[in-house]
Amino acid sequence: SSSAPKTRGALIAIEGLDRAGKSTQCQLLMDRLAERNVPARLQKFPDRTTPIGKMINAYLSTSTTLEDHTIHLLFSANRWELSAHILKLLNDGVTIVLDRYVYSGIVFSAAKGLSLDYCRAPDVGLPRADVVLFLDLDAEVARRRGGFGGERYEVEAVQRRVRDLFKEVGEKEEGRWRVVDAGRSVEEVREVVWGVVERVVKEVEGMEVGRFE
Ligand code: ADP
Ligand code: 2DT
Ligand code: MG
Repeated sequence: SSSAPKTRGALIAIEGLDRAGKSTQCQLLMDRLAERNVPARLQKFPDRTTPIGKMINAYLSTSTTLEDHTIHLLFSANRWELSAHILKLLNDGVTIVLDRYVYSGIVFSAAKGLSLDYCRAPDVGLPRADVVLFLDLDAEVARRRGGFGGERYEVEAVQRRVRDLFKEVGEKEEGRWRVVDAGRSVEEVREVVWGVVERVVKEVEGMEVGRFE
């Protein structure tokens, strides 16, 4: 065992509209991190496996209806229930790749008419992503990638509002928010994502994990 201080892992969030390629790029990023011997875990939000996640899944699959504030708080609670585990892994040197995070939480609820300030509040204090890769895709190009799966929010008008709200929320993140043109090939997007992540993994050395504010 070494007494050298362990460097912490990076918290990497992949965000974007439906079919922008988030899940595809999360997997490719995990593969690349493994190739480079960077310890890493993938965490998808919502995490539908927990009891709260099961309620969220029922809501998204439209088998249940929930009042807008109620489901908003459940999405946030789903992040809080995993936050101590995430923080522990980061401090143990494990990089975490997030397939959606607080940004999806804010914009999907705001698209239903809740205020942005209200929507941010329950997530304040969660581990802050060191970088957010926003996979930006034109609605028309997204449509050509195949049909919606039939879940709640998988309708064109919602997606358009969400895209505008993501831009607004991203402005507050300043340098941490990276817009990636997701209309390019899978391989081209993968290389852009890797270029950013490779740098961030090094940059977080010696930096404490921030808190979302
Ligand atoms: P998301 O998780 O953002 O909804 P996915 O990664 O599931 O998106 O990708 C949605 C669909 O688009 C899948 O069929 C996937 O193979 C395809 N896809 C992903 N990235 C690209 C790309 N850069 N160009 C073309 N098709 C893509
Ligand atoms: P996928 O499982 O296909 O990514 O879709 N959502 C997600 C919210 O409304 N609030 C949240 O906090 C999060 C993380 C976006 C999940 C759907 O759930 C929405 C699409
Ligand atoms: Mg996905």
